[in-house]
Amino acid sequence: MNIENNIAIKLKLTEENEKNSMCNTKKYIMIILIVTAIIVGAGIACAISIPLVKKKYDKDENEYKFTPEIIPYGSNLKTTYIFGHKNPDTDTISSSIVIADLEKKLGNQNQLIPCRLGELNKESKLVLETFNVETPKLISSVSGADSVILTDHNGYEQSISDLESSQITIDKVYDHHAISGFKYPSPVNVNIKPYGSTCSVLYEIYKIYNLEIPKHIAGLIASAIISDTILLHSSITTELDKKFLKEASEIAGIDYIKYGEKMLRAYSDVSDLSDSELLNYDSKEYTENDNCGNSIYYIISTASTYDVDEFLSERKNGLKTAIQSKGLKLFIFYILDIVNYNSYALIEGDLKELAKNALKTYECTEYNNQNDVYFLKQVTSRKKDIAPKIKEAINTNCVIS
Ligand SMILES: [Mn+2]
Repeated sequence: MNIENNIAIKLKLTEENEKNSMCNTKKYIMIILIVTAIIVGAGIACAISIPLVKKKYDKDENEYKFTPEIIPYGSNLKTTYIFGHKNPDTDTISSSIVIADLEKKLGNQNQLIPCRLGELNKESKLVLETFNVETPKLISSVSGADSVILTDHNGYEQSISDLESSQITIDKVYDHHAISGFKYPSPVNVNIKPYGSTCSVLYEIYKIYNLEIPKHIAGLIASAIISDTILLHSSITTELDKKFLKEASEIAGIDYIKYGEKMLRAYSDVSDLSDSELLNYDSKEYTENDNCGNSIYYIISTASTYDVDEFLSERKNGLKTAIQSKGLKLFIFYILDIVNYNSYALIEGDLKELAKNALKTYECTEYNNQNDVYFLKQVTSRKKDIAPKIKEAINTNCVIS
């Protein structure tokens, strides 16, 4: 009985154990299934949510890259002349054409006419031929226009002669020079940035508004940057100019180093100009008050060469005579050596000593024992290196006693 009972109990226990073990197996399977379901579920959820997160991020990024709205303005019954400074250079010529394209894309509905205030130099001719662009209209007055857009200058001395007297509306100013001498009668849309060329300022606006840049426009922009920064060698060159020149050259399909050297050669070829023409070649006029309130008018003029000694031996005496015949209180002509990037100046007038002192920071020593030629070490920019020193010297001295 006991034995039987024992067996019976053992059997029962074994059965129960088997039952339990089967239950456990089922439990394990269930657990595994649940865990698997959770993992798969989580995986699917992640797979769905990642693109959503990414999309949201992209959306945020788009919101960050805010593109300003373009609202049409003006009317096709109105005419706007777009022009740069007197004695036009490549930046002045190119930017007047580029602005006509840019302004149209910015919603300006006026008749936009690129203009110029003087003859093209050889470099600018090469640029317009290379990109097959029409030469801007030659004007000597604002009559015929309802408004103007100024580029590459912002002072009356360097602008069209009747700008002030005509009281014509100035719609906009695009420039990269120091603000000088404008008394705007009403608020003006002014875009001035301290970049190497006006066309760098314009290129940035195309990028900000996400506007299409046609090939010839990119070519004009690249040319202006090359010209004004002397192929990125001038002291006015910024990192943005370098970036913009590379990008614009790619759009235009040019090798900017090869093309740039061709441009510099064209610019430096002044053999066909008379001495007085050479003084006007790349010349800027200034008027500054001295410390006693006297108004001083002076000119800083330049050209460039691959051979300084040859240039000086051929042109110095003629240039000196031409400068002296102008009879100004100050006239500076400097020739830029585009091999070593130094300048050599002829300085004439009553303010000669004042100017020489102002330029001492660039050594300003007599070159090769020539007592009328002054070496200016690493001077490459009238705007950045020379003009501010002369302005300061006149402003802080009583130059007429
Ligand atoms: Mn310029």
